[in-house]
Amino acid sequence: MERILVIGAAGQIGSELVPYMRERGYTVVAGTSGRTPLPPHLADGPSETVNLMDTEALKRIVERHRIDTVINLAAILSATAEAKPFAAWSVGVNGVIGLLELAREMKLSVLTPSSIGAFGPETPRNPTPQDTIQRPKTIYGITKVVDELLGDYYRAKYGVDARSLRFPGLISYVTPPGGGTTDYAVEIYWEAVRRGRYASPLGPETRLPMMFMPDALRATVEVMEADAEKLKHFNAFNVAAFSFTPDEIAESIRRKLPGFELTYAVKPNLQAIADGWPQVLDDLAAREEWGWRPEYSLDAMTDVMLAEVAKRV
Ligand code: AKB
Repeated sequence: MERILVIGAAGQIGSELVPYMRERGYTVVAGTSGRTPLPPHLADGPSETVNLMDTEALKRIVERHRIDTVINLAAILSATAEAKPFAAWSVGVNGVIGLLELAREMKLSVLTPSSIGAFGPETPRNPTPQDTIQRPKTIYGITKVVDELLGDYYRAKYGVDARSLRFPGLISYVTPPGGGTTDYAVEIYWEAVRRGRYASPLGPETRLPMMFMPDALRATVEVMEADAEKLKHFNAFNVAAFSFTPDEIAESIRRKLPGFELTYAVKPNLQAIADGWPQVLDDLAAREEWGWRPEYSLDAMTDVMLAEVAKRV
């Protein structure tokens, strides 16, 4: 696995995954939608405009660059998807099955991340086991469950190497997320540095699993490189780092910015989504099958986030 196409390279994960993998010696083609220009820091390697729905064009890109692995980060996140279920299904399911068909034909490995959104209110929330009930009530979650099942199906039936991770909310300072339920955990750092205060759209009791981006990047590469012989699960692994409530992240920020003020302006649409999601993920399977270990604690992440955000405001 050395020649990688990252679809969604300009997004929150992609904009950091592409340089992370290039630094580690992979040839990475940065695939962007064409709606947003290629971020300048991705211009030191090959790039393509990619439409996930156009499998013929995708096939030509795969051939041109002799791609062996596709990491598909195209997705409409949970909150936005609720307003456009058909678009969420098109990208999240039709796009993914098209890619799996191409993978079957061209012997590609495929990684399409799943999410804590693949669980629902009937799932045990603390901890949420690896193998458990998955009846999500959001269209985003529904597409993620379908993707997990499709990955297993193409693996069992056609031998496609499809793997995935169930990401918690991801926190980073390079590219903002957009339209997710966990976005507040990024915004809070920017507002803390800019204004010293933040109004949380999720209530004080809302505990969600989260992860700092460097751990998510490492997890992506580690699961992609894991020895298939040692894996029992493929689609998709729970991966955890830490969980917190808005009060707890505020406390972490106050260690560096003592005057930071947290208030609440709860958004019922976001709260309803968060209330059906896990509070704490059990990631034993990832730990046992491919040696997953997070590096960053909440406080360690906060220290980096505040320092990096301060350089950028
Ligand atoms: C979202 O909030 O929609 C995403 C996710 C947890 O998948 N960050």
